[in-house]
Amino acid sequence: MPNPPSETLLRQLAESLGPRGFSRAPEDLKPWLTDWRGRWHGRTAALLSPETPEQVQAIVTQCAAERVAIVPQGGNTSMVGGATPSAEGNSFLLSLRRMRRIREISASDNMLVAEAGLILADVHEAAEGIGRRFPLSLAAKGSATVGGLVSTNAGGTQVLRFGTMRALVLGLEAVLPDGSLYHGLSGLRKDNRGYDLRQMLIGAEGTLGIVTAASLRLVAAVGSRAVAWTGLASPDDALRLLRHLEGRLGDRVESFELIPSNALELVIAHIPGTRAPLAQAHAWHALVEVTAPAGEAGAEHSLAAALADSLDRNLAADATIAANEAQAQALWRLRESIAEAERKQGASLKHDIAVPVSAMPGFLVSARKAVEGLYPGCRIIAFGHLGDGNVHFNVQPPADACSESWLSRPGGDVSDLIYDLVTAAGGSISAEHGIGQMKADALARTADPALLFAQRAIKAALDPAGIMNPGKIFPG
Ligand code: 2HG
Ligand code: ZN
Repeated sequence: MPNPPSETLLRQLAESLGPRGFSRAPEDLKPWLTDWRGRWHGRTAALLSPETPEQVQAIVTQCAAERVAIVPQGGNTSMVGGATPSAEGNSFLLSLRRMRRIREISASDNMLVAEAGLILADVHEAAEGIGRRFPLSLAAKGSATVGGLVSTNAGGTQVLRFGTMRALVLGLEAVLPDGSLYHGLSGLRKDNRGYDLRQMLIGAEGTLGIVTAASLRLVAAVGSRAVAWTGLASPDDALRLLRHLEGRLGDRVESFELIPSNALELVIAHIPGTRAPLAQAHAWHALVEVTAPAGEAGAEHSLAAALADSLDRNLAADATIAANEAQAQALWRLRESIAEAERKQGASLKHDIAVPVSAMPGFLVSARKAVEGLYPGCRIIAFGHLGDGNVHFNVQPPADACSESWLSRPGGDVSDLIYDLVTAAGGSISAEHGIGQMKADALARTADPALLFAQRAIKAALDPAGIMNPGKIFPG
């Protein structure tokens, strides 16, 4: 069990970090002690905001000596309470937000070395500045930081072609729980020196150390892009449409996002300036993005031809292609506002789940039936990354029972029910949001015992005092 910090440690950290790097003032702490959705509330002994990896190293070394816990935090956009400290208030909240330098950017290495606090939108801008791009995008790009993206193995809307953070991180710098600094930023494309510490830290949610910088893979800039919105009868049709488009356009299909009519309605109700892109109502929609490399025929032309063919074959009921960049952005805004619209609507239980891609259409039908059978009146909003076999199977209580406790009543918790169905389908209870504190019990209950054994052994070996982000991944 970690200890509270001593007065001496508090004084030393206040002196070494200075007023910008150390605070106990309630107004400084408040925004960072509650998660984005307002579901988790924590307390902290102090907010530490170091500016260099050496300062992070000094903090961890001192905390290790006193067995004081540290909760690292980036943009505070976790969906699973992964960056919120516990309520007892003995740990330090360590913000990486002041560490946001780009240390190196190289077109010939196709690589950008960013500190952990750099915001994703700034990574995109820097890559574009040298004629490249960083191919990972998500709705929270204006706040999510490199360290958080690495630590949660974030996914988003371009995984279909480029993979999750695991495929895009070439190297890491991190402070390990004993205070040692791992210098792994070289970005080698090939490196087989035994166990891969980088991959172990990716997705570890700060439980094995604190990521202070990452070498990120850049790819060629896009020549042109085309974005379409399609109306569909079912997720089954959506999957057939995706495979048809891939058959014609190969890996130019970069995004394929599934959106049910109730998610679109929610966005239009809560997000000003949004409207339905198609004249007719459809039960389901898919947002498709296709790109073409510089110097090749335009993306719009190839997407238009492939969609015309899809309509002829009845794979889609209707489709519209954005005529310009403003329209493309408006279509993306509809998709990227779903989480915000859901938040404005009120309580909901989020289930970021994955099953094999081919099983997803059937899963959506059977899981809906099971949940609605046990929880009549609830609203299921299932949307997301169909081509990755990952949807957000979110459940809202009926309007007259507006509380999350309705969904966790005696006789069966709705999340347990969904996780059991996912596990039976050979799936995962966390696809891209991580485990955090929200799913720690569910992971312990549903995961393969061999996986749990290995995960616990690694945690115990690297962080024997349990000071790194306690209560996350492993139940507190
Ligand atoms: C998305 O795909 C995010 O928009 C958030 O992963 C999902 O709000 C959610 O459940
Ligand atoms: Zn998502």
